[in-house]
Amino acid sequence: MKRKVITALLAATMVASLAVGCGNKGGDSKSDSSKSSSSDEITIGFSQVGAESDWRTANTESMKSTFSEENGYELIFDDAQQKQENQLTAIRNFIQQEVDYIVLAPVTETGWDTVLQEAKDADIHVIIVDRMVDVSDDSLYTAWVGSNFKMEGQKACEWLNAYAEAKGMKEVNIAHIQGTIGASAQIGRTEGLEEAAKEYGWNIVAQQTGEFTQAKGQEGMESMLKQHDNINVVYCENDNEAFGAIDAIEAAGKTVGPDGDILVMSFDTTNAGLTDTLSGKIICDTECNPLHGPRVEEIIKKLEDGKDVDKKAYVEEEMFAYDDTVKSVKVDDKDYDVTKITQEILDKRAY
Ligand code: GYE
Repeated sequence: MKRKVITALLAATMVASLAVGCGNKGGDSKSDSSKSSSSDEITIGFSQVGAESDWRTANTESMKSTFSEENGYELIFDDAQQKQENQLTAIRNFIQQEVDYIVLAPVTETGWDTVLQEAKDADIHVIIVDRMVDVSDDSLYTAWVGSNFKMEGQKACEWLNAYAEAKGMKEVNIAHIQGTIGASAQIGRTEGLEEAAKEYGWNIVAQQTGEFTQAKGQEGMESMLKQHDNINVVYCENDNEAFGAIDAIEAAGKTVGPDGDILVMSFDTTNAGLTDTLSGKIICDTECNPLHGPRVEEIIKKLEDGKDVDKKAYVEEEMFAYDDTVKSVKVDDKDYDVTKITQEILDKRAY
């Protein structure tokens, strides 16, 4: 479904460049589809960060199942393998292919101005999903939907403060495994922790990126344990890093859990993350919801109907803990419930 009127000359140039574009799908990035849509389909180019975590897999699945052919879409999916340069190439290919919408899950916040200006010049709506972009001109994208990452960090830290008080922990010595540096999810969750550490007098003994992966989470934890013997809390910025950290802690002969040496905190609340919360290996897991497909579709439907859309929309999220020591937390004068995880809740978590 093309809405643009193109001159014959421009069309000829497009055909020529399309041939080039299809042959070269963005360096070492992976594209699932080339363009062959029937005329009433809505064509969407989705530039996904990668496949670094269970959260990401669920997010990709949500987008693919929403933007299916049955639902009237052609989805051109590109996996950027956590590299911004691959995302830039993917977006340029989408522009050449004259997609109706570009959906971008940006790996980091900065570096998007030029390519988004190119999309704007080509008259293509850009919808940002999950992490945010930091651009000088907000008109470079139409809408954003995702999580309040700073709030997630603040909620997790309020939980830790209340838990540490309830358990009479004299010192809080934190190993901090960060996400991909410069990604909104890292920036927000790190800010939440650093501000709380100042306020509550916690000691962040070491800080290292785990790039949101299990392998790097494990590596980071291994090296932190070698350098510091007083760690009693690990603040992982996603579940996969937590799985790696738990493996490293156990391999070093230490224990995790409410009665163990180290408390592991995490974000995402994937099925595997909540499984570890049920056993106490993860003591508290703060939700980050990946099911953005229907949310992006709602934005697109409104745009198709010529309606206004919200520039920014935050998703509501919950918190889960191993036990009910802390029943709720307060951030900015608002109370948030903490749910004690049960098998029943876990059974309902599909991803
Ligand atoms: O927490 C992590 C993923 O940007 C919210 O990215 C997302 C984060 C999520 O790799 O698991």
